[in-house]
Amino acid sequence: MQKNAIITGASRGIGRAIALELAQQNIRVILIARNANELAELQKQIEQEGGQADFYALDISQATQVKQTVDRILEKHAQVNYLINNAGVGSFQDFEAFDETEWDRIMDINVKGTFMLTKALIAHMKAQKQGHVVTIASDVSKRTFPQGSVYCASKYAQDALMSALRKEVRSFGVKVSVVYPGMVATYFGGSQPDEPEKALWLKPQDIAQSVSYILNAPAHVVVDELMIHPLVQDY
Ligand code: NJP
Repeated sequence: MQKNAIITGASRGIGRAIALELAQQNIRVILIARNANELAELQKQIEQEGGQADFYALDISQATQVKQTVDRILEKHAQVNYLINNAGVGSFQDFEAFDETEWDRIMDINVKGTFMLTKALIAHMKAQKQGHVVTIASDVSKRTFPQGSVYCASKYAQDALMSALRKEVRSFGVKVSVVYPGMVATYFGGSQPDEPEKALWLKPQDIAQSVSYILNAPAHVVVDELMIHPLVQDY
């Protein structure tokens, strides 16, 4: 039976590359981001290449939108096999320049969004005795850097959520994996992927291949963690 994968942050960058990679493997991809036009274009491209895609435009930091969307997805598809928690935002400034609004924005998307989507699907995965949650966290889930305090805090929290969940759902046949990318040439933080200093950074496709490796591991294997850096990155 064809497998279904929900991918958040699918409109561009890493999530878009993951969607294209999984669609090529005959997995139906269910695309989530806020920008409906970009999602519709990606759906069209995937279908033109012979794949299958649905999309839902929503803000993953809004609990009601997440719950309603997952309910709609589960009504339409008997089974969701994979959840790829990829959507995320970052901003970088001195500690004292962060305010409550920025704290809430970053935490609500990176941590609460990951929590709400996973929460909405985990009972379904446990009941079907299989499923795989893959979260794109960051190498700064395990180290910190100046001007990154709130972003690092969000990525440590995202990692801790997944690490505890892995231990909780293992006995139900549900796998939880985390990818920790270093610098990837995307639109992250309002930048452009083709900026000259990004020439030797990881490409979104490198992360997509890591996700593919994780999802295609044999049934008895769970890849807990996968750290990946560009060779040029000093860390
Ligand atoms: O970033 P970008 P990446 N609700 O900006 C979506 C991590 N990471 O691909 O909503 C729903 O190109 C947004 O869509 P839209 C990073 O922390 C990266 O690099 O339409 N979706 C877009 O599709 C993040 O977790 C690097 O604006 C929301 C996507 O997220 C993940 O990689 C290094 C949303 C962001 O695409 C993907 O980031 C690292 C919301 N509220 C970790 N807010 C790196 N690039 O160097 C955003 O260590 N999105």
